[in-house]
Amino acid sequence: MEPSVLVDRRGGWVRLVLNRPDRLNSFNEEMHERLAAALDAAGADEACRAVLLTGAGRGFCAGQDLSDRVGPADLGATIEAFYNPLVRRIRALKKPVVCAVNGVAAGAGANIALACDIVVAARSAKFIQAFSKIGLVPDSGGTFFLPRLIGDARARALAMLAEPLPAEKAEAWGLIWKVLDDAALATEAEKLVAHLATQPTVGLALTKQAFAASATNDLDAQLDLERDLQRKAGSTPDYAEGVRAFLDKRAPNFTGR
Ligand code: T3D
Repeated sequence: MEPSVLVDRRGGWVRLVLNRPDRLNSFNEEMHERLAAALDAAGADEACRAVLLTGAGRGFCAGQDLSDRVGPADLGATIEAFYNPLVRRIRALKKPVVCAVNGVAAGAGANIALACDIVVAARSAKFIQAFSKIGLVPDSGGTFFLPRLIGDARARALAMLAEPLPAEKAEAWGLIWKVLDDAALATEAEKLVAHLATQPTVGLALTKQAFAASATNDLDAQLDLERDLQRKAGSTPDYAEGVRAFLDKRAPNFTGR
């Protein structure tokens, strides 16, 4: 049997594919464990400077595998053990994470996509806050990401109505970065990640850190943080290389340090 997460190491980056296509790549514990291990490995691997997350088959991810939920379960415990750590892992990873939403992204599947740094989606994809249909609350950061990305009115309606949001509308609303033609999604997403893998990795990690803090900081605190992060970024070899390359009128050769 194929593993539930495929890990494909490329030059400077890694592609992670959710791989339970017969269940629209919905999560069971095993898939959670494999994805967590793959993200940790990507984080620990100095040669890996960007991550691509996508799904196998016609869907990206349909959230929790509901066939594992026929009896009573403590959902708070599984959120604590699996979904929250996954969102935290993606946000804390010191490299950019691109999500290529290749088809439907529902429930936690939609919100895990939104936790990634850059989200591109196939034109045929759709995002569904499916939770309310089964009496649940949006999780995996949904109630955090949605109002910040698209505003409270749209966030509440999506959460309460569970209406599918087509990828083109998601782009128009600012929920995601870009829609791509279905046939071009994989290639374009891979180009994007390959490009990010050649960029100043430490600077990008510090940029992630700044955006993470801006959700709760006031302006003064954020200005102080930017000062501190810029101090760190300014001491990296990649910054020195970027300035040298600019002055030499040549393309920079960033090493990720
Ligand atoms: O439980 C906890 O630990 C708390 C955490 C919760 C996090 C959550 O994500 S809760 C939300 C769970 N997800 C859903 O409620 C979505 C359920 N799926 C759907 O509503 C629909 O499948 C979709 C709208 C996503 C796609 O619809 P459609 O018509 O394109 O496909 P389909 O025919 O419904 O699904 C295709 C197959 O995938 C089908 O199996 P079959 O009939 O071919 O054998 C279907 O049962 C299976 N599938 C889809 N989603 C799930 C699933 N099987 C298990 N769990 C799923 N979530």
